[in-house]
Amino acid sequence: MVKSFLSVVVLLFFSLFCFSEIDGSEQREFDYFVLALQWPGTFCQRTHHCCKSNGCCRSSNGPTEFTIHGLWPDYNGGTWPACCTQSNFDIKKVSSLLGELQKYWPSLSCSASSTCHGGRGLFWAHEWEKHGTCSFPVIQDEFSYFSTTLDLYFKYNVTKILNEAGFAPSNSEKYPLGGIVSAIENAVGASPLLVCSHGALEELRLCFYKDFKPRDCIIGSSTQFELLTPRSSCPRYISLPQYVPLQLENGKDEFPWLFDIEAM
Ligand code: U2P
Repeated sequence: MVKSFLSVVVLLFFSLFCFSEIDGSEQREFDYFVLALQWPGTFCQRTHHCCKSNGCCRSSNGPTEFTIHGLWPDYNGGTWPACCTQSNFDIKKVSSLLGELQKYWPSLSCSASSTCHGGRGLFWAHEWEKHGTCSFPVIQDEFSYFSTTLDLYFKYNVTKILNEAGFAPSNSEKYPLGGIVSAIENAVGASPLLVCSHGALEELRLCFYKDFKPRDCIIGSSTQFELLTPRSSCPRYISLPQYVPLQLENGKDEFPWLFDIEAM
């Protein structure tokens, strides 16, 4: 009994360690895309110090809508390729998108993100190097990765969908998970995946076939997926906290040059 329990635990750790992210050169082509959206009302509650590069710290200009986390090429079954090529993020390649990226794809933290080849950099660098480089052959370059993601984000306006279905951000209400899922299913035509933290919606993910037609995020048996993403289970009633404006203190800015980008 104890022995078989131990084998299950060992197997679980082994699969979490080995199969959730597949690093290295021999990565097969992905199966579908995930558009991961963050709910700032939940994320920004964790902000304990501010800096200019943190979207949570924009005070009255802070994010009151879902913001983009990333567009992730995934495999059916809950695993995904990562860091597929040596293509480093080059901000100049997305200079025409910077206004939209800053507004709709901000980092919601002050720490620099890890990049694929041992460095640290912008949130956008992390997403491009880890996920964007694995989107081949559907997406073939950095500009297309960011512009395609923005297009999808605008096309499926999840904040508007939820507002119109009566799910307005609130610090007192709790909403039925099933109601939120149905509102998205009705508007998008496929079921989303929700991730919660302490009963609050943290992330909402939409899934797409490689031709960008919506598909259900979990198809068929979800057992492995649920094992690999245990936090994806939200309670039956969840909250959608309001974004509380945070002030930028006199703290240091992690990316001082980021806000001088217009000068480029
Ligand atoms: O869920 C924790 C982190 O795992 C990565 N992830 C998760 C699900 C999925 O389908 N694909 C995927 O890549 C994300 O890693 P990140 O981009 O943040 O480094 C997610 O945050």
